[in-house]
Amino acid sequence: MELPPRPKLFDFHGVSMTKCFTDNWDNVQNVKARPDDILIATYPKAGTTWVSQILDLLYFGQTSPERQSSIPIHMRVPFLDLCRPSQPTGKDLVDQLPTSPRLIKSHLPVQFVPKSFWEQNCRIVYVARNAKDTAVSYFHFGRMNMFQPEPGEWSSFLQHFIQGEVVFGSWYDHVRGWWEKKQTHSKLHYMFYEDLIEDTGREIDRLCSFLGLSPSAEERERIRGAVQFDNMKKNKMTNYSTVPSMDLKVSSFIRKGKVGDWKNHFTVAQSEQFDEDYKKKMKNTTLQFRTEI
Ligand code: PPS
Repeated sequence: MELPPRPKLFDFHGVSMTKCFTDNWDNVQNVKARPDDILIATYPKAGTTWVSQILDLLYFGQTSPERQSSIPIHMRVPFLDLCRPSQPTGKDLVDQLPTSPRLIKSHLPVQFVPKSFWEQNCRIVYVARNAKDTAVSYFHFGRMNMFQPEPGEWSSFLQHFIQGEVVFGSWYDHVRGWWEKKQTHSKLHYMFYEDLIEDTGREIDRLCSFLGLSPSAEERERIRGAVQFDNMKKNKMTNYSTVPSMDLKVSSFIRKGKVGDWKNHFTVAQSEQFDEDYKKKMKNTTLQFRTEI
């Protein structure tokens, strides 16, 4: 497949975006949500694929196991916001989903979520991950994904990340915007990547109580095993090896799966500068992250 040049970032209503996420804007905004839709919302690299696979197994693992073995995760849980040349848009894939409920992925900041999701009072699962590991994961993703702007060197990418000059804008605004929404929207489950790493079974239980699901102990254990890092990494239906725009030889999509990998990338000076800036941006919020566990 011939790949187009890397997309460029521009300001879109105050958020850095690329054409892949604005070209289909009106259609995305006019999507018709259904009351039982479940939106999986995240800032990029927070554990979207992990939680998507958990939800897909919870809902459809027993009724249609062939689904997990034959349909890649990005088709089972379409990325609503995405629009690339000569490919079905995320909005089209959502419209064509045969499942009930529909599981829908989005990286939109809260103020951009199509209004129908609020009108239909849909359940939303938001996953957040600490900023330092998110930045590292996003850097490697930019290296391997031709639909991301060229990330450049780590040191300059980090400065762009701090300034919110990356696709979907400021991490700080994203996680805070959704956290504030959670205070008034009861059907929003706000979860953390670090908690999932610490105790996946506990987080699956919490998801189940939010979703009103009660899998058997055996089924829950089966899901917990299936979504372990090594299993998802070798599973062609979850590791993005079927997506031509991603060069897994440059970096794996399911790459390290750790809390604290940032320590292998940040210099002491970068970490200090980051922390200083972080304190300013994250003051006046009760939202807390763990950068190690
Ligand atoms: S995307 O492109 O925004 O949808 O990416 P996303 O899926 O949100 O995030 C990718 C990171 O999640 C890690 N990951 C996992 N970690 C632990 N266990 C499991 N099962 C798992 N699945 C995905 C993946 O490795 C990316 O993080 P890094 O730090 O790059 O390894």
